[in-house]
Amino acid sequence: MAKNRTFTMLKPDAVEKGHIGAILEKISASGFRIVAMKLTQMTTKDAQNFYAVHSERPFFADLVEYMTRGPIVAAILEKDNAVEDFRTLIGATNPADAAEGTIRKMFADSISENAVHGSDSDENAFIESAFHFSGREMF
Ligand code: IDP
Ligand code: MG
Repeated sequence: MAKNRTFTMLKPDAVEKGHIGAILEKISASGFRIVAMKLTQMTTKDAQNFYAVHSERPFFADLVEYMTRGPIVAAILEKDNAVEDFRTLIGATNPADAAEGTIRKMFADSISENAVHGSDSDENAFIESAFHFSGREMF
């Protein structure tokens, strides 16, 4: 599989709990190269746009509230098979269902506050990366 890129966010709960270092260590140890990274905070409009696909879901308002309540770490990661391998590394959406050793199993408490985002396709990785970064911020 060729080298490709995925997009991640360390979500507000992970930042609040002081897990930035531990999660980045796990990501690096798993073979991902950091292409871009920043500490930032999404506005309500940002979160509504980023998660527009979920706008009809009952948890949408809570999701927007959660994702905007504090800073996040946004990053672009590169590796062979990056999208799929990163989804494996983070584990299931609900940490209760996530495999041992996955980031969500280790650092998340609930299906709503699940520590980390990972793109679900190459196409979304590109869209989500462009949402947060300009070309000059990618290395
Ligand atoms: P994913 O993050 O594993 O791709 P999605 O289904 O795309 O999961 O959902 C996006 C985010 O919305 C989740 O990471 C989680 O924060 C939140 N979410 C998803 N399903 C639920 C739910 O049933 N209740 C509350 N929050 C949810
Ligand atoms: Mg998703």
